[in-house]
Amino acid sequence: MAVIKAQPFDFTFEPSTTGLVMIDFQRDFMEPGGFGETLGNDVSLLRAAIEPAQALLAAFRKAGLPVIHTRECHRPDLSDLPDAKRDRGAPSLRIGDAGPMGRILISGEPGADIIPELYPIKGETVIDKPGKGAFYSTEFGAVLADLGLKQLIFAGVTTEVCVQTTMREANDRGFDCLLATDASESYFPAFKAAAIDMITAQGGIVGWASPVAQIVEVLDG
Ligand code: TIU
Repeated sequence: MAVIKAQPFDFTFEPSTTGLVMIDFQRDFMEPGGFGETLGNDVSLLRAAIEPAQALLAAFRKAGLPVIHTRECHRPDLSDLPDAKRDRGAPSLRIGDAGPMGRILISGEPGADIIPELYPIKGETVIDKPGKGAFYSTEFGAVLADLGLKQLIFAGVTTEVCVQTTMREANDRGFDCLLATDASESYFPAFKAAAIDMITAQGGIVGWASPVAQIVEVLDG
C-alpha cells in the first residue's frame, strides 16, 4: 500500500488498483468560442489546471497505471440531449448550434475534443458522456470494473460541476476518490474552494483532496 498526504487524512491506496480520471479537459470548456464561453464564463480561469494536470498525467503514464478521459458531448442528432439541458438559460449559442469550433458540445466536432496539452495517447480510454456525471448513460462503470480499479484520482473541469458530480457517483459505488486540487479548476474560484470543502468535510464524506506535487511524489516513488 502507498500513502499520499491528503485532506482530511492520509489517502492509502494500492497502485495496481488505482486509476486517473481526467474529466472534460475539452476545448469547449477551456478555449474561447466554446460551450463554457457561451454560458457567459471567462474560460481563461481554467488554464491554471493544465500544467499540474500534465504533471499528474505524466506520472500515471510513467507508472503504467490506467488513465481514463471523459468528454461531455452529445450525438450529432441530439437524441441524447434532453430538452431541459438544451433550453436552460440564455446562452449565446445552444448545444448543437454552429460555433467557431464546430457545433457546440457535439461529438466529433473540434470543440468537443480534448485540448492538445492533455490529449489521450494509445491505450487510454475516452468516455463520451451526455451528463455531468461520468456514470450516467455511459460504459464508465464497466470500464472501471474491467480494469479492476478501487481507487480513483480525479483531475478536470469544472471542479464543482462535472468533477464533483462524478466523484459523488463514484463514492456511492464504493470507490475511494482523491481530488488533485490544482489539476482542477472552476469558472468560479469560490465554488472550487467550496467544492473541496464539501468533498473533504465530515471525515471525507465524498473523498480526499491533495495537490499534484504530493501525489506525484508518491507515484514516482
Ligand atoms: N458549466 C460548467 O461549469 N461545467 C459544465 O457544464 N460541465 C463540466 O463541468 N464539464
